[in-house]
This record gives sequence, C-alpha cells and structure tokens, in this order.
Amino acid sequence: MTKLERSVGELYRDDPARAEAEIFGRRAEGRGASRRGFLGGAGLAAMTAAVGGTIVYSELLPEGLIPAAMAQTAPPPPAAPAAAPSGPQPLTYPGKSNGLILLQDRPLVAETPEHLLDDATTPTDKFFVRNNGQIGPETANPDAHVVVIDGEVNTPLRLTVGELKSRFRAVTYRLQLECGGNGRAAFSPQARGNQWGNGAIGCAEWTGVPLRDVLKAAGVKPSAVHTGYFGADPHLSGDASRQSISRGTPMAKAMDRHTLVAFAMNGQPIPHIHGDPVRIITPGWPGSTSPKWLTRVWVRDKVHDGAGMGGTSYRIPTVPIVPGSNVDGRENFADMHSMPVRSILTSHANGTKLAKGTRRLDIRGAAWAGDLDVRRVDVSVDFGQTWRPMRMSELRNRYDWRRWSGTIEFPTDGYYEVWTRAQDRSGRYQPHVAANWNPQGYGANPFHRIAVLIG
Ligand SMILES: Nc1nc2c(c(=O)[nH]1)N[C@H]1C(S)=C(S)[C@@H](COP(=O)(O)O)O[C@H]1N2
Ligand SMILES: [Mo]
Repeated sequence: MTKLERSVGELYRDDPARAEAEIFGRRAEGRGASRRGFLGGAGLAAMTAAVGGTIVYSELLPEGLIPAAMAQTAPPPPAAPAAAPSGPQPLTYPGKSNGLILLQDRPLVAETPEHLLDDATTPTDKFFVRNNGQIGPETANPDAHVVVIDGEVNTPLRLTVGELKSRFRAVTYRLQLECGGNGRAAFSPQARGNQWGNGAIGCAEWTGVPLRDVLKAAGVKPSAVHTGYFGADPHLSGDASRQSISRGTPMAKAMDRHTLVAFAMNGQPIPHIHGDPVRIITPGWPGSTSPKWLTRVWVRDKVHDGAGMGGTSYRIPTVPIVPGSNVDGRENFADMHSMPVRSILTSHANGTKLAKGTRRLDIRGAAWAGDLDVRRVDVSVDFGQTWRPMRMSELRNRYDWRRWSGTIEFPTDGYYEVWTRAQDRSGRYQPHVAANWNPQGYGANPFHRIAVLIG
C-alpha cells in the first residue's frame, strides 16, 4: 500500500481505470454490488494521501470520476522530448497573457484556464486562440481589404471594409464565442483534437455590421440555403488550393441580427490573431462558424461543403454510438448548431488552498447555453448530493453569457470538490460526465469541478 499511496496521483493520470480499481476495490473481489464504489479502508487512505487532505464527503465520492485534484487542465504535447518540462506550457505571444495554456504551436492554439475568465467582458489579452491553418496575412490598409458576397444573391457585392463601415450601421454586443471542441478533454476514451478543458470560450464586445444587412443589400435569392465562409489564412501545408477551414451556417442563423461582420473587439480594431481586419461572429455556435480574416461570403443553394464540413467534422451523433467507435459520420450524424449549456467557476483555480478554519467562501463564475440561455446555476460541495442556487446577472443582450455568484459553506477542514452545474431554458442540465461520445469530441459539457483544500 505504501507504494500505492505515493503513486496513486500518477496512476490516475496514466491509467484511471486501474487507479479506480485500486482505490475502490477490485470488482473481481466482489463483496456484493452494494459494496462496490465504497471508498474505505486502504482505498480511502491512499486517496487521502493523494489529494493531500481528509476527503470530507468521501462516502459520497462517485466511483469512476478522476478526482479534480488529479485531473490536468491540459496534457503535455504527446511527443514532448524527455527534457521538455512536463505539464501545460504557458503561451508566449504579443498582446496575450502568459496565463494562457499553449495546446499547439502549429497551428497556434491556446486555451484560457477557467479562473482567468473572471471578467464580465473577456479582455482581449485573455481571449483563447484557435487556428486551423497559418495565421492570416497582415493587411497594410485595413479599410481597403475586400470582402466578396456572392452565390445565391441578386447583386454580388465587393465591399471594402471602409464601405462596410460607411454604408451600414454598426452595432456593439457582448457575444459568446466558443470552440466547438470546448470540454473535449472530458471524453473517455480520448477524442481526436485539442484537449480543451472548459476555457475555449470568451465573451468579448464585438462591434460590426449585422451580416443580414449586408446580405439584404446583396438581395438573397429564395434558393439560398446556407452560407460558406472563407478566410485569408493559408492552409498549414502552404498549398494555395486548400482552405485551412471553410464553414458556414443555415441562412436563419446568418440572418440573426446578432451575427456580425465584426471589425472591432472590446472597442479596438480586431487584433491580428483574432482575424483583423474583419471576421464573422456567429454567437453561440461552434467557433469555426466565425471565420477570421474574412474574404468571402458564398451564399449556397445547399449545405456548404468546405473544409471542416461533413463526415465527423463539427458533427454529432443523432443516435448515440459506442464510445471509441470508428465511424465516418455519414449516417445518424448532424451538424452541430447551438453550443450546449456549460458553467465554469472563475473566482478560484483548481487546487485552491484555503486557511485552516475557513467555513464560508464567496465564489463566482460564468454560464452560457448557446442559442438557449441559462435558467439556473447550482453549486455542490458534497459530490452532488446537495446543490445551492447561485445568483445570476442580467444579460446585456442576447448571446451574452450569465455571470453568477454566491456563497458556499464548508463544515470542517479538508479536501472538497466544488461542482458547478447549469440548466438551460429548455430544462437540460449539464451531465456528470461527458455524454454522446463522438470521434472528434464535440459537445462535452459535464459539470465544472475544482479541488479546494482547507487547512
Ligand atoms: N480564417 C479562420 N477563421 C477561424 C479559424 C481558422 O482557423 N481560420 N478557426 C475557427 C475556430 S475553430 C474557432 S474556435 C475560432 C476561434 O477564434 P479566436 O482565435 O479569435 O479565439 O475561430 C474560428 N475562425
Ligand atoms: Mo473551434
């Protein structure tokens, strides 16, 4: 047992199933189904040693969940050389907080840890970054940059950014922009792609022209079904005939007055890494429908078929599949539209240590649900046995996120997990664990959990 006590944390990282078996007792030893999952004796001692304190509600700890204290926010890159520091790497990028976590270098991908999303409006330096290809070219004269609107329109347009600003009325909204793969790290078995925690989200103020006004100026034909967006960023391979990504949405979403052709972020020209000089913002839908470095809006008479459309790309099963299945997404899959409900605790980081004797804690966070909005947020400190409702902020505009706050209580010193759970307006709650597994890992939205150690 001595060896296990020292290594159970490592064991959880390397082989969660074996760690569970060691901690909760092997199923084969079966003392009857009612005993399975009971954390006691040697298992409890090992777990206590691993998390660094008495687990206050240990009798309620569910089997099969990696304790939050041992879950990593982001794994090290798979092929990291032995000499490289292990664990998440900080991002070093001009204009970006080095609290961001680098998930990939090429293409550049960086996540905002949940506790850095503590502002009502996400500051630009803390906004996550997701590229699929190279970074778009610099534009010497942003107002001269041209965007083409063509396809199923009566009058194709070639609009410069200058014309976009002078011909149309600009609006400013605070809007959710979330990667379709946010939460992917929660999938088991691991799904393909960046292993995001819950930090591929930002809610910044975007200023721009409603895309619908531009589309109306071009005159949308009745045959229009879908948009197809194009950006100026070259494919990673450098092959000019390939798009790094080219997605779109059904017309109804493109015609929503909150879908913008944006040219400012938080009151400033959009920084280059976020798509300068213009990008689309499709709030509440997978971030991949918000192209940066926008060059073209192609109005299609069918669902767009650009890079990142079809197959298992941004598509989720309409009939659940066996986790780990090798499927091509052609049958019983649908394009992911609205993002699912999610909440995060932002006032404290995972692994927060509090002074001995702390009995109350003021906490805050954010919650959002794509097109649906959030009905409520609840927090538990006893592994989900009891939940306490949180106060919620008003929305500034549709597709804003909710900020929530409240106070939680701890009966004694020890190890706790603070779990947050939101419910959307249709009545759906976040699940305990990532549901509806799919090969590319979309739609994982289990509770946010942080470990807190008191004393
Ligand atoms: N041109 C272009 N636009 C793009 C991408 C891209 O690779 N190229 N990535 C998309 C994805 S997958 C996401 S999640 C968002 C991220 O926006 P951000 O980097 O400004 O945070 O941009 C989207 N727009
Ligand atoms: Mo994304």
